[in-house]
Amino acid sequence: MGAALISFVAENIMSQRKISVCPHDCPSTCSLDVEVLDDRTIGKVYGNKGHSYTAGVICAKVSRYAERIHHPDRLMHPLKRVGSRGVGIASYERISWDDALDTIAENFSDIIKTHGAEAIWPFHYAGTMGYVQRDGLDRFRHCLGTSRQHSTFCVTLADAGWKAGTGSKRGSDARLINKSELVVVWGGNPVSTQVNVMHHLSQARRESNAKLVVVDPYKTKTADKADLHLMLKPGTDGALACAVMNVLIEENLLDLEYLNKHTDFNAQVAEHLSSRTPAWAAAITGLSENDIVEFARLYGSTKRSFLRMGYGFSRSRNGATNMHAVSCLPAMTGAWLEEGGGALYSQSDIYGLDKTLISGLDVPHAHNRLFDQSRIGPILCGNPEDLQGGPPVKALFVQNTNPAVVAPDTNKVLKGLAREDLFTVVHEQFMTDTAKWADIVLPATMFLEHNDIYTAGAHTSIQLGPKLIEPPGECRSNHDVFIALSERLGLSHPANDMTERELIDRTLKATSLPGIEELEKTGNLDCALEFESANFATGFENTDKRFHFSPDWSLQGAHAEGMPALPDHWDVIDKPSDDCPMRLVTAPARQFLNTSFTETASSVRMEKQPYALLHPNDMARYKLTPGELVLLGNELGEVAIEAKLFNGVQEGTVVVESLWPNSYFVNGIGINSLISAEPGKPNGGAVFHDTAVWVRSYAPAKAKPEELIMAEAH
Ligand SMILES: Nc1nc2c(c(=O)[nH]1)N[C@H]1C(S)=C(S)[C@@H](COP(=O)(O)OP(=O)(O)OC[C@H]3O[C@@H](n4cnc5c(=O)[nH]c(N)nc54)[C@H](O)[C@@H]3O)O[C@H]1N2
Ligand SMILES: Nc1nc2c(c(=O)[nH]1)N[C@H]1C(S)=C(S)[C@@H](COP(=O)(O)OP(=O)(O)OC[C@H]3O[C@@H](n4cnc5c(=O)[nH]c(N)nc54)[C@H](O)[C@@H]3O)O[C@H]1N2
Ligand code: SF4
Ligand SMILES: [Mo]
Repeated sequence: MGAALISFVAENIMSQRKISVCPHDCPSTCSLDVEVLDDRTIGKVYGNKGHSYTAGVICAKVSRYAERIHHPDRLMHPLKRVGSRGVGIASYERISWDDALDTIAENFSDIIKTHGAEAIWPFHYAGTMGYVQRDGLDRFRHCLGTSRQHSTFCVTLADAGWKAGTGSKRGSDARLINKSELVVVWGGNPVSTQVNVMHHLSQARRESNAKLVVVDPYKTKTADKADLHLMLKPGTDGALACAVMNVLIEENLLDLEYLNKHTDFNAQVAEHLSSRTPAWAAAITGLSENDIVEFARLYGSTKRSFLRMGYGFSRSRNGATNMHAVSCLPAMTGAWLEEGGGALYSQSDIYGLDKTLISGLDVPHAHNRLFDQSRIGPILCGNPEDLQGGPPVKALFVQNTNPAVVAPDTNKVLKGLAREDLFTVVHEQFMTDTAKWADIVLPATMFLEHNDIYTAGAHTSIQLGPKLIEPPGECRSNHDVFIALSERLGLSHPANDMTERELIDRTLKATSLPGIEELEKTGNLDCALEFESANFATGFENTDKRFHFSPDWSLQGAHAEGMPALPDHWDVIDKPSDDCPMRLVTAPARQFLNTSFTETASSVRMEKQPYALLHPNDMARYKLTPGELVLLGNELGEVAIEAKLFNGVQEGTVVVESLWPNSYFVNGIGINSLISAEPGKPNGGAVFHDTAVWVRSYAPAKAKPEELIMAEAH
């Protein structure tokens, strides 16, 4: 047999296809069909055709997963820093797992003796969305009594806004999009961030000639496909939503019966909205009155309208109020009662997985200090208010996240990570910008190398991601690391005596669901509610069962002061000023998943480099030429980046698709150095798209000519 034939046989006959699930922090949580070539190697990754939401469609970057999982730069062995800390300065040498774990345990024990356990901050986010590998860190926190974390990178503002009206984080089944006559994608970019929406939309287009409206400050790949793109100024969605409601009332396009039966809508709300005219909103949003009215008429006259709400428009100081204002729309028209109608932000609340074992919720623990993760910069820099009278953070244990790039206020984060007296451990798959500051780096498994279970935001199933191949080198799963570390620190918990599979089985059964063997047969368990419950026809999840136009914000967080009592434009954003006349949007790049995939060559090749997308008139105003390097800046930092001419954005808004590692910027620091760590209200939440900046030509300080230096010296 020739070599080509042998490899053909190996790939097509010997290989097997196994069902798994995408572990990344993406609402789609796609069911995957993975080509397993042998017990250490995968081939191509496909979308599972048998899963009713995935329907065989996944994004390109995950179809190329072999490139990430078999990457030559994967961390394979524990490493210890030798010499000084710092990116490009630190060097690392290989050590054994025993040495690494002993060093961590010794340092933690010393810190506890001197400063107390709250001086240790185990810091994580959603690099994997698997419950076992993501939330085990909570158990470790509870057992050791360390500082805890308020997770505010992503959903906090959106959750508050959505729940203010509906009472529960769930919504219409996205598989019914195919029955819709109008799909409104509001503040999301599914072509890049959750491709399956586009698949279900294309069915709706085929079956009922559905229209697509996109509300986004720039012409994304999704907006490109829209029948109507409302290209508003960032942070002004509340104004647009109110003006739409104004037209619905003025033109009698509302469903009074629905409003009376299912909502708290009353004369006061109507009176308030009567002043929120299209002209009023046009001045705030920068949209034309015509476009606002056209959209309102389309929405008001199409009952089968599906509102797919993204996170984008909640990442502002007024994000929760914007989310709430937009969520009022299907209550105005009664679209909730239609198949293919209503709204979806996320389905997270339908699962109710019992996390007692995984998160160690049964451990009797004092309510240790809770840190806002988005304020990691000020916290590490010792800001007294953030430290809440407790000890400074003396040790960080980082898993599943890359705060040196993703957190707000990068300059402060890096200043904190540079502290000589901070002991930092990073458990990672790659030498990320965060790992480059660590004292100890531990190599982590990827999702196909360990077992886990996953729930989804965009659909309704619990899925099993079984271990399909052996990990490379000495990579260990997060679960295994907790067990080994807990042993050394003398911590015991029943979950630490369980394998990943046992922990999954016990968690499912504690939730009154079939166990792992049942899940293994099908790969997924559909937890969808009946249509009537899903679309709140049987009541919203508020005590009065009604949708709330007048929300009680204090139920959503402790900082509700000053929030508007009714849907409105809440004018608290970082407004353009003489000093900082532009507004910055830092939307996700298509080929990356936050910072994941910034290490794979194909993704980087396709994204090429970071760009500042600028309107031609802004280019002219600041005397810039396309392709030249510009500086974006504000009081927090400066970023050097190539300017790109872009027509699909309002004047005064600049877009930088993210999240590139710091080294891809000409001055070595990334886009989040411009983002404030100020928490949104009422419950915190990072304000990634709420930033005023200045723009100017980048003129790096040129070396002075020698004669000038000589002249100055005399
Ligand atoms: N390819 C890719 N996919 C991803 C990610 C990624 O980085 N890359 N990240 C994953 C994660 S963690 C998440 S949370 C989701 C997020 O996915 P999305 O829900 O799509 O949310 P955002 O990332 O915030 O931004 C989406 C859009 O919101 C727009 N936007 C920004 N400000 C405003 C505003 O004020 N009003 C309106 N109407 N729109 C605004 C942006 O321009 C952008 O096009 O995607 C996930 N999927
Ligand atoms: N400017 C700007 N900033 C943003 C955003 C934005 O839109 N604009 N989006 C924000 C949002 S929505 C989010 S969710 C955050 C996300 O920020 P992060 O949660 O930090 O997301 P990633 O950058 O993907 O980093 C996850 C890391 O976890 C590692 N990892 C994955 N699986 C495992 C595992 O099993 N074990 C261990 N030990 N490590 C693992 C990966 O290698 C990767 O380096 O970023 C936020 N930052
Ligand atoms: S990143 Fe999102 S779209 Fe891509 S495979 Fe994973 S879940 Fe699906
Ligand atoms: Mo996110």
